[in-house]
Amino acid sequence: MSETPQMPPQAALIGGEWQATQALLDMEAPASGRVTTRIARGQAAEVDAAVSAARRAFEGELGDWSRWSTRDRGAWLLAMAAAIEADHAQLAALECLDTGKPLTQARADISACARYFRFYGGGADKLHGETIPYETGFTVMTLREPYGVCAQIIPWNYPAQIFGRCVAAALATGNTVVLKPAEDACLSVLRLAELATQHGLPAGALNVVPGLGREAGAALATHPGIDHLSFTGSPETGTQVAQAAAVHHVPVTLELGGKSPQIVFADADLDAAFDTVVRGIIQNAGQTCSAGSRLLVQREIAEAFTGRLVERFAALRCDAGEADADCGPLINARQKSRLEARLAAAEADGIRIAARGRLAEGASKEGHFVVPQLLTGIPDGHAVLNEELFGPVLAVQLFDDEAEALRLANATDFGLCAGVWTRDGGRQLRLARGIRSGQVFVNNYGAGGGIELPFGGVGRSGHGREKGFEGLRSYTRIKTVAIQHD
Ligand code: TXE
Repeated sequence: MSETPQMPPQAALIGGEWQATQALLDMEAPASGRVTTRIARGQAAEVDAAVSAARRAFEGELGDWSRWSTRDRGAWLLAMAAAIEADHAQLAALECLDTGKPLTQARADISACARYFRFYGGGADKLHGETIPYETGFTVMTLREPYGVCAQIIPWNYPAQIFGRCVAAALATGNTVVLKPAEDACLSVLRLAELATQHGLPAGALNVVPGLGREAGAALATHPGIDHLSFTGSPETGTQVAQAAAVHHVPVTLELGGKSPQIVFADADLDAAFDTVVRGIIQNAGQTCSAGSRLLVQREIAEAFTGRLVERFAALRCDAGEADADCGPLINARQKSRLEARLAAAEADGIRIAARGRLAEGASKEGHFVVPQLLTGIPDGHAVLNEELFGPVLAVQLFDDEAEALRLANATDFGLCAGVWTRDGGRQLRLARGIRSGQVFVNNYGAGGGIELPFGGVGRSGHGREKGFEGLRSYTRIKTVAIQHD
């Protein structure tokens, strides 16, 4: 690896201080199964202290974040972007070690994190309300106000990127934050929080409590002192946290993954489609909410297109992140056995594994590797078409015409992203409108990308939007002020 990562503190960040917790959690490197370091194991007491610090910071009793102008908040976010860029090599090394993802992807993730701070830094003083024509003698305006204390529970697949997406947008709009990173990968998040405090973020504006989902995560979601909850993770945990938040009438944004289709028509630029379809599923070993995990290919080109995929998949190589191969390991043993069980069940149902990638010779046998796989011969309605496998596994289906493509694309409970590959302009528009999902990419596919683009799901993929300007809006609420003056 190019840099030896410097480990962040084994503590929780509460009210501007790094506080030791009673217990620690082992952090395991997914590529070797070895414990690399330990992190704080926050409990309800730490969460309570963090929410209280965030509340005091929001009310102006701790630090001076609540008194900063929008312009000053924006300037701080821009300075944070520069700090992330200056620490880029260290952060990328941590992300690569901790998540197991190839170093090139880890570097891209850190750059994306810095871009979130730059984008929302630029946006901080550009979000405003409206004036509304009303009765004679009235002036009516809307004010965009921060919610207050924003709770953020984030996953392990893109810790640095999701930190940027959630924290930068919440701080830009004047909220304060309590963040619970994932127990499986959070070293970059802790380092980012350290950078924020070192670069002058007032005490209490950002609090970070690492720990287990069922302990620190549950304590945060059920806490009566939070004003907004943003959750990224599984649909099952999303339901739990949304139910907990509902008890206190706390608004929730849920980003719960997907089963996104890539639809390739015979008239498409097939070379462009091919490379993007492969990248869209092997990126981060398929552990991407917006992974293009279903390929719908028009029957007349299916044999040639799938034949190319078989060759490419057989050549894909898995190795530790620092080897920078096509794929890294899965995050942990549980995710590996979950995926292997689903693949075994699919094979038992007669689904064909048409190609398998390979493990690099030097890869550790203790690493949580699952090689890329291509599934064909899948009966309509089979579970592998409607379950987020969260691995480098592409499920191929064939269609005859546009109507069938649309039916298959929408035959899932999820609805996060879709890719449409065709040169026919009318078809591009019909499918863009007809597909039930939060994003549709035509002749391109942005798995995990596009910080400027509003992002979020329908159905089982969740609700609410993050990223882009929509993400800023979602961290504010509207107050209507109606003034009668004559
Ligand atoms: O998710 P969890 P897991 C999907 C993907 C994956 C599956 C399981 O399909 O295979 O989820 O992954 C915290 N109260 N995604 O088990 O449990 C937890 O500590 C409050 C898609 O890792 O949802 C972590 O910080 N919080 C996804 C976060 O929730 C709790 C990314 C996510 O963990 C909690 C990750 C509780 N009771 C998984 N239990 C995406 N949308 O990108 C856990 N957590």
